[in-house]
Amino acid sequence: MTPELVEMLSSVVAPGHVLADADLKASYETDWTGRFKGSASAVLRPGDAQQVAEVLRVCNEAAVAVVAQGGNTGLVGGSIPRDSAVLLSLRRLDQLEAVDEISGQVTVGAGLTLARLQDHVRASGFDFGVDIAARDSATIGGMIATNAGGTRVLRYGHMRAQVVGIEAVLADGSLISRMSGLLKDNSGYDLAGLLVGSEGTLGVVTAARLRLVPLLTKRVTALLGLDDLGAALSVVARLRSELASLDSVEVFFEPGLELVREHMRLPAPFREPHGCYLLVECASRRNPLEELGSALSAAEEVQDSAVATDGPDRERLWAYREHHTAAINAAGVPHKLDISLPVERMTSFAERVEAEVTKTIPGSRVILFGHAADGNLHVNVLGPEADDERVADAVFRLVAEHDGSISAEHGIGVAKAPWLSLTRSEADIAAMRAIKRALDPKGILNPGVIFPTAPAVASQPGEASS
Ligand code: 2HG
Ligand code: ZN
Repeated sequence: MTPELVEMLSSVVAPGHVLADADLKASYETDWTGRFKGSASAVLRPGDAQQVAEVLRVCNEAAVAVVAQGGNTGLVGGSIPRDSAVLLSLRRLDQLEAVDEISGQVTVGAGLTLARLQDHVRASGFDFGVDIAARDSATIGGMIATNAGGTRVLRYGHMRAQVVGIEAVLADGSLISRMSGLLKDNSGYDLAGLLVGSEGTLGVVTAARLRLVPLLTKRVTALLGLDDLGAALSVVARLRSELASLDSVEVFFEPGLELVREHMRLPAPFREPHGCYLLVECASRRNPLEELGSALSAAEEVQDSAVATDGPDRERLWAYREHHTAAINAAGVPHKLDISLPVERMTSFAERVEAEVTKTIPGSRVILFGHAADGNLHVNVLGPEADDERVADAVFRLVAEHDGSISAEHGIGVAKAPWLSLTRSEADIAAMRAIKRALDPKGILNPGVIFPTAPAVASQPGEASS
């Protein structure tokens, strides 16, 4: 970047919010897992949407790449600056308006963390429909950009289902705003919907109007020990049909549980280990203990169970699931392959994935966990070098064989771009590229994300390009 450009950008966001020093930039240049590292020519911290618009106008004019970043909790390298792009940190855009109790909506800035949103709306008797373990750092803008899912998708849907309106800046600096909170508004293309899940490639989200859900104050959590994933999925089917209060059904296995116990120094949940564990939570205005108890007592597959109704006991059970990410990271730099499958094919995939990975890279450790009711497994692999693409190749080919998707809730980022054609047809990719070209003709927004620029290491000729 030229000194003139730095000066122009400094005059837009104020010199104190342009970070050029290597030490100050460092935390923005590496992702949370330590697997993705990049370099930014500068980190800009705009204070409002107008500044974001002016930064993009200037960068577009100069054809300088811009990577937007929220809480930097992404897991596919999608918000790490590459090739000296400008890093646009949205964290200062953390405004929070009063809850509109009649519509059950709230307007927030893109840089607000999920935890702050939750505290704010809960004080008004509402809740937010999406919850994720990274709530203290993940920002609403980043969650919109990746269409985050989390533990309550089965009840409330993912981020897309919560977004009523968006304010965003397009590549040329123009601002689009659909923030009036209209639930019904069929006037033309749904640009807000298009930006959800666009991973910073079509525009930069600066604020959002969000739908809220009732705050359900009575919660019951159960940890179940089962023989295998097949048994767990029969229990999921039963709970899904019997429990109107069902909020979450999370799954994990013994290898992940062992890592979590070691990392957090937790006792074993049951006397004997089990082949598979389900963490179930029900929430309602009336205590759901009885309905959960009666559904579980009829489920013969359940070998062991622990039930908690108060806050600390529930947290104790959730800890076995929520600390998977941190425990895996403490054991090494993981390959994170967030995938989804038709629920009825999860068992076949889970039975084969470890063998496929260890056949390709002997000695790898495969840890599976995820959101059982959504067919969403987080395949984490420890052992292979950070840049060994054979891991993703082996796993994604197995996913494609099972009619699944190579990204369930984390996005494509740079990590998965070479394999996009495994789950999207040529026509699909061509249509997506046409949208990208129309909204960002110079390709300044997050280049290298979503669309493959180079074939994957182990792919067949012509297969992973478009
Ligand atoms: C979760 O479900 C997150 O906890 C993170 O999506 C998954 O660490 C992962 O692989
Ligand atoms: Zn997840």
